[in-house]
Amino acid sequence: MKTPVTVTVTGAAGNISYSLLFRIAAGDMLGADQPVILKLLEITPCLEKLKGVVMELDDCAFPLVQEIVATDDPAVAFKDADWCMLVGSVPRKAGMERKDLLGINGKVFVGQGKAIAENAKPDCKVFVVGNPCNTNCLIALHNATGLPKENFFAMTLLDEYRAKSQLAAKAGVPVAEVTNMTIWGNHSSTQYPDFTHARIGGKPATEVITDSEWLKGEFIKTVQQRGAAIIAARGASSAASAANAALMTVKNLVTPTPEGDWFSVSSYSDGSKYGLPEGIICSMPTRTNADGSHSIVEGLELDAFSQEKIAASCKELLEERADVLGC
Ligand code: NAX
Repeated sequence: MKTPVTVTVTGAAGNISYSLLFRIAAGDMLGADQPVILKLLEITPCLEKLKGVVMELDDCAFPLVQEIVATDDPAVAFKDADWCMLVGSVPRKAGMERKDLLGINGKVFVGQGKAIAENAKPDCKVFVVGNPCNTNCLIALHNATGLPKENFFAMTLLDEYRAKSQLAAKAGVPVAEVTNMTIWGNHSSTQYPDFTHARIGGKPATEVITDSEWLKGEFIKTVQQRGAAIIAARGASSAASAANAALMTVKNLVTPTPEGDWFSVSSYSDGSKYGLPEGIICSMPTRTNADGSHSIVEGLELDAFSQEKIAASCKELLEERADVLGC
């Protein structure tokens, strides 16, 4: 039997976790033969609710689950973690922009970054879902002294899936035919879903969908505003789709990427790729290599339209970073 992998999930009694935990436990994330130890972190007032989630996990009798730890102590939750999935934070409410959330959630990620550095495995991976996820990830990275910068990620795969689904619907094809979709920048309303490199059935998306006004206008706006549209329709932010994207991001990060394709995840920009600013957590086209390392896809030509959109989203990330430094 394989050595168990320890997965820590914060916000474990929340809505996203209620979908996520059961799929991790079932083996959908790390594989059907990979035992897991689940360490679940919540704030003290939610421990009772978390107890109920653990009871349900127990009642599934998942064969892969070796142990479940439920706690309100970050030092206990991050102990020996291989994967730190930082889901917990205060979700965006109707009318609230991510910037409003920075002040509320920023300090949580200072404490969690420190607790990860002190307790998790030195080669652990940190993956942030809680919003504003790119900047929360940057805060955690700066406070997790000693951990490699390249082990920090934030979620933009849900945005990629939203973009793929819009393109598939417009082209009238199954979504699996859409590949090479990149989200650039921030997980926010400034993100740039890059249709210029997307492919549909192996052909450039721009050859299959010739309505360039739609691609440059409604398509981008729909993807950028999808989170808000779901809040408006459901009265709550995306949960099952967010859990799916979180699970699939980790799966993408541990599985060699199919030849010719890539996926979107936000990671540390060292300033050497595509003229993106140094020192932000930025969404870029990413591949997982056969040895488990990750590379940013290089050599994509960015036209003037794309460059302008990417610059706008990076500007927002720099502003968020400045806001955090201001706090
Ligand atoms: P919920 O409010 O249902 O759950 C969040 C949970 O986190 C709560 O149970 C809360 O008690 C817990 N929590 C708060 N502070 C904590 C702390 N310091 N330590 C541990 N747990 C803590 O929100 P949910 O719908 O699950 O969303 C979680 C986060 O994901 C939100 O920030 C949300 O905005 C974000 N999202 C990110 C997405 C992305 O693509 N990156 C998309 C979906 C979602 O909006």
